[in-house]
Amino acid sequence: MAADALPPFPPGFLWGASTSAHQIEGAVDARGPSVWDVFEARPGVIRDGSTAAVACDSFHRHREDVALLAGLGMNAYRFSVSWPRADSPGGLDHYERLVDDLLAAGVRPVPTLFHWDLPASLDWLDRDTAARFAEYVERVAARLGDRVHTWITLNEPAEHTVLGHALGVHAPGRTLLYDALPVAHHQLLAHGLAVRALRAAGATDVGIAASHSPTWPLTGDEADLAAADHYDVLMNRAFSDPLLLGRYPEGLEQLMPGDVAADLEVVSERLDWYGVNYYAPSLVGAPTGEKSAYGTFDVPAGLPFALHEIEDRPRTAFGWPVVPEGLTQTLTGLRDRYGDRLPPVMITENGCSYPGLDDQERIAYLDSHLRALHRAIEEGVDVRGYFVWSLLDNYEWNEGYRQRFGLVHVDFDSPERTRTPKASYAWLRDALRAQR
Ligand code: IFM
Repeated sequence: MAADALPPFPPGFLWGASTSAHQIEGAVDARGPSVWDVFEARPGVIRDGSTAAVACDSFHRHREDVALLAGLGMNAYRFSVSWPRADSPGGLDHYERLVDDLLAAGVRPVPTLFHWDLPASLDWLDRDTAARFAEYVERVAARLGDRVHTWITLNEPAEHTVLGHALGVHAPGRTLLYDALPVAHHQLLAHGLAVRALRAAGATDVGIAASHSPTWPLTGDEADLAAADHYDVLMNRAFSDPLLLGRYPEGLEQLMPGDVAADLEVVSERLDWYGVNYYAPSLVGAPTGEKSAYGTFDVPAGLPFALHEIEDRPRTAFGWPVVPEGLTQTLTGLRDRYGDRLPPVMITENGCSYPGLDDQERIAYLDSHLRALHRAIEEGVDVRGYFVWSLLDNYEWNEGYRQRFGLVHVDFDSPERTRTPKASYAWLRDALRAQR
């Protein structure tokens, strides 16, 4: 157990936990299908053969989740709105109830409008999906905008592009490699249109949750440096440059569809804050001619880079290296690259998968990452909030229920989906108490 108190974070700092609709809600029968429902029905794609049909049953048990947040002393909750649910009769009632219960508990609702569960009838390869997203966002804002002030447009468009459309390990399961790039552009366009729709509805606190993994070259050799730079462009800058600078990194613009210059005006709509999801750095070298591993799955040979294990670091149950200074590096790197184009930052996800109720490793992880975050603040980065991934153990996409990211254990074998706070829950509650 980490013994020393955390250093004090700035006044007004948002302390929250994150979840997403598909990963916790269940109640699939009360909404239309998403691409994930279709994907999960394919044999062999989910490692434990499960589906998210019930998950944590938060659709019916959200009051328990709100009580858990209040018990932690958190002042914010990042959840997502399921687009297929919002499209279904009465679907937005659920989010209205959740928002009202959060507000009654003194917790700021921070909804994400797209966290990968695209309605099954839509496709991010179609440009029109961006316009459809904006219409959906308008409807959600019209319903909740009198009570919700902080909005997140998209979650991790990079992962959704790469895992879902380039490598095929997430829904919708396409293996397009570089031909997946239009998916990135259409999501970015959807983001910009959503920012405009939210502003038109009076929103004044709008951001995005973008994944950032500092890219470490394997060696100082030219070939490794070039491969690492290419990877950094694909996974990080292909998203943050258009969002924050209004342009794609060199060479990418020509690969994107449509009137890209006009679209970039929309993509780079001013943000009130920029959300960073941080888990670990990536160690990248020149291609080896063989497949390499990205987390628990393979990256094909033939790409212009290879991923390598970061050795000599503790690993989470997911096999991800624990590298807290990567968070400081990410934030100072963003500040150095984007200067005054970078709005205030929020950490919209950070966390780890470990089994068990006495999760001392998670405590050590959170303690070290919060200290790394504080170092970035000391180095002048304007950070306004931190959200742990995740409040609950939940459906970890193609891993099923095998990876447990929660501060709260969920018994997926019990009909009640019994929630039991872990040791990390008590640790964080006490750490947050000491911040007040
Ligand atoms: O569970 C996911 C989440 O949906 C998006 N960011 C990473 C988390 C852990 O893999």
